Amino acid sequence: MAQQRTLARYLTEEQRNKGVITGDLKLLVDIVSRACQAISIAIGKGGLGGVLGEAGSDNVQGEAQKKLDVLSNDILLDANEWGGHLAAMASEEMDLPHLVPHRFPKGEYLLTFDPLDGSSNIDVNVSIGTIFSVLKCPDGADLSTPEAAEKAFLQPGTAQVAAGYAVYGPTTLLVLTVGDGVAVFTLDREQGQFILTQENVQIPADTKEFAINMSNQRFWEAPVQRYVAEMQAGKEGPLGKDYNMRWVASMVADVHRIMTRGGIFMYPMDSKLKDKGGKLRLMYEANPMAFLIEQAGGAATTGRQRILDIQPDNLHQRVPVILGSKNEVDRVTGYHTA
Ligand code: AHM
Ligand code: MG
Repeated sequence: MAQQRTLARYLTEEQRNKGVITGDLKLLVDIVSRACQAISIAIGKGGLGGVLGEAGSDNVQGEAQKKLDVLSNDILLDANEWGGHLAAMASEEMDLPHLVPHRFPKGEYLLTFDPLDGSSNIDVNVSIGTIFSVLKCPDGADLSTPEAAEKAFLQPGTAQVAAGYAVYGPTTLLVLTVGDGVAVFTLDREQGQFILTQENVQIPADTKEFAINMSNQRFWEAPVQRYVAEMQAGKEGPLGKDYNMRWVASMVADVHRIMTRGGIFMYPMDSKLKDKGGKLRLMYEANPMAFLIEQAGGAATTGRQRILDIQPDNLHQRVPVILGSKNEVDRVTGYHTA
C-alpha cells in the first residue's frame, strides 16, 4: 500500500526539498491545523456538547456571535500563542489585534482568521469552515499596543505567505497554499491527522455553475445584473449555454465546490452595501480565498480590481468579491470596466 502523506510530511517536504517554507511557517500551519481539528470535534458534538445557539454578544461588525464563533476564536488564539512563531493575530471576532503575551517568545509571522465562517449555517447542520491567512510582520513594526499593531497587518494580499481554509462538512478538509499550488488534506478522525488527498488543484477555466445570493438582485450594479441575466438566458442567450445555480451561504463551502469542479462565486457590491464597501472581509475572507483560487489557476477580483492588489486601510475592511473559473471572472470583470 502506498504510504500516506500526512500534512506534517507535506510541510516537511515543502521545507526540505523545495525550500518554499521556513520551519516557523511549518509550525504555524501545523498548529492551525490542530486548532481546526479541535474546532471540528466541537462542531461534531453539536447539541450534545451544548455548543449551539447564541453567545449573547456582538462582534466588531455588530453581528450577533454564536457560541461556536467565540469557542473557535478561543481555540485558535490559545493554540497559536505559545509556539514562538507569531508576532500577533487578528480575527473577525476581535476589534483589535491580539498580541502574543509577554511570557511567550515572539516570531516573524502575522496570522489573521475568520474562526467560523458561515455563521448562519451553524445551527442548521450545514457546512461551515475556518479561513486563515499568514503574512510576515514588517521589520521594526510597532507591536507595543493592539492599536499600534493594526498597522503591521495592512499589507496587500500579494504579501501572503500562506493561506487556507478548513471545511467542516461530511468530511473535514484542510485546503492549503504556501504559494506552491493548492493541496487538499482530509481529516482521518481515528488517526487524528490530516492526510494529503489531492495535490495541484486546478480550477477549470470555463464553467456552467454560478453562486450568488439572488435575493439581493434588485440592489446589484448594472454589470452584475447584465451578467446574471445573460447566464439565466441560457442556451438561447448571448453566452450560448445553460447555467446551474448553487448558494450554500458558507463561503468555504461555495469556494470548495469551485475548487472541486469549477464555478463562479459572487458577493458583489450592491446599493445597500455601498457604505460598508461590500459584504465580505478583505483580510481574513477575500484575500486568503483569492490567494488559493489564483494558486489553483482561477481569478479573483472586486469587479474593478484584482483582490490581491488591494492596499488595505483597515483590519476589518470589506470588499466586493467575484472569484472562480478564470474565463467567467474575466467576463464579468470586463463588464465592470467596459
Ligand atoms: P460570516 O463570516 O459572518 O459567516 O459571514 C460571511 C458569510 C459567507 O460565508 C457567505 O458567503 C455569506 O456570508 C453569506 O451571506 P448571505 O447570508 O447574505 O447570503
Ligand atoms: Mg466569514
